[in-house]
Amino acid sequence: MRYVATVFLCLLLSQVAWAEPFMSPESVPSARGFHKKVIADGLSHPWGVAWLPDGSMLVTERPGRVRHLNEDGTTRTYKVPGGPAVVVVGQGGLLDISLHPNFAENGLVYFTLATGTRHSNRTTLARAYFDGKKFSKLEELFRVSQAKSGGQHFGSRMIWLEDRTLLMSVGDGGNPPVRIGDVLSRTLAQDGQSHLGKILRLTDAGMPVAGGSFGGQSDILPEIYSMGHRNIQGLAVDPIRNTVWASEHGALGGDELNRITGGNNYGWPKATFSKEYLGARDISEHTTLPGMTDPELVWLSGIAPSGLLLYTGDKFPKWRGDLFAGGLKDQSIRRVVLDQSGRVLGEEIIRVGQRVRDVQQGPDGFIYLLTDESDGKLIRLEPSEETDPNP
Ligand SMILES: [Ca+2]
Repeated sequence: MRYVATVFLCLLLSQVAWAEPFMSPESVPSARGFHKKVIADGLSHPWGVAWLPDGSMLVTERPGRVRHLNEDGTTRTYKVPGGPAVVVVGQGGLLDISLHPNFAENGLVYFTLATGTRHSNRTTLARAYFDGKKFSKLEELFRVSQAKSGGQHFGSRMIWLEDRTLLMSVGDGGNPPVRIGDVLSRTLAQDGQSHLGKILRLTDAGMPVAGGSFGGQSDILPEIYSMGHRNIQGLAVDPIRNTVWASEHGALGGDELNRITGGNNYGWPKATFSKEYLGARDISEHTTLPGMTDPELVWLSGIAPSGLLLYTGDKFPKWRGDLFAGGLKDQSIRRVVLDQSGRVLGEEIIRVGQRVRDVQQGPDGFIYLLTDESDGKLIRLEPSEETDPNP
């Protein structure tokens, strides 16, 4: 009986240990077997990249332009006419870009952007037609219902689910003392009537999906997919494990990698490892709470995570099924090694030496990254025999 009880206790403890997030160590080994090739430079704070059917690329620049990079090295610059005007303030501006899953037939390109003014602005979803030579008819599809002030925490990555609905991340609106009405903006991440601090699920026309994601809870808006987020700037579809991953900025440290399931609450700001910028005080006394979903990985000292990729290509066979998280502060990409179930096994670092804004897989199976600089670059990772590319 005692043996049975001991086995049961061990099983119980192993279950508890399983639920603990992987804590990223201070020192992470270097990834090997690749080199970096600069494909384009002179990009002004590039934010997102999308590939057209002909292999050329559309890159958003935060100041409000779209660059078209052709395979022959020529580039074209577009302003997208019509629709809501971009407000360029702090982290805000023209942000992510994504082609409609049916782009080959309908020519629709989706954008997230900040609109309004420096003192009153909102994360907004819009789309335009692109005929290969010009954009036309930018139309607003959705905007966050509450305006906020200042230039912090707009989100806003986009990914498409298999059913052709769109997930879009929206930040919590800003650090204290940013307030909306009589509350700190950050607390609205726990308010089911606010779009701030959420992942939203929308139709391709920007409407809520019938039924919502929270089982019809009447106090949670139907367009909310998950809640309790601070500022997600990395979203990735995982076709291997049929799930979604998100990388999320903490304040001072406590950045997170989360496995996203519709209808879940991810805790911010009630449960977090993060600390206040001022005085490095704990933001919450809790790092975990009942009813809230813990992160899979915590970068305790912070990398400022931006674009996120789940690699499925054939150029780096050993990297298939792993996550690649860009870091702004860390000036790197973290390879997050996952097992078949999606549990985090460990990490490696790809040093870039510039703030990394986005990480994507091209249709050619190479890994591409954008650097967040006034002279921003599009860089391609290619396989290499080199033993140590990060001397
Ligand atoms: Ca969390």
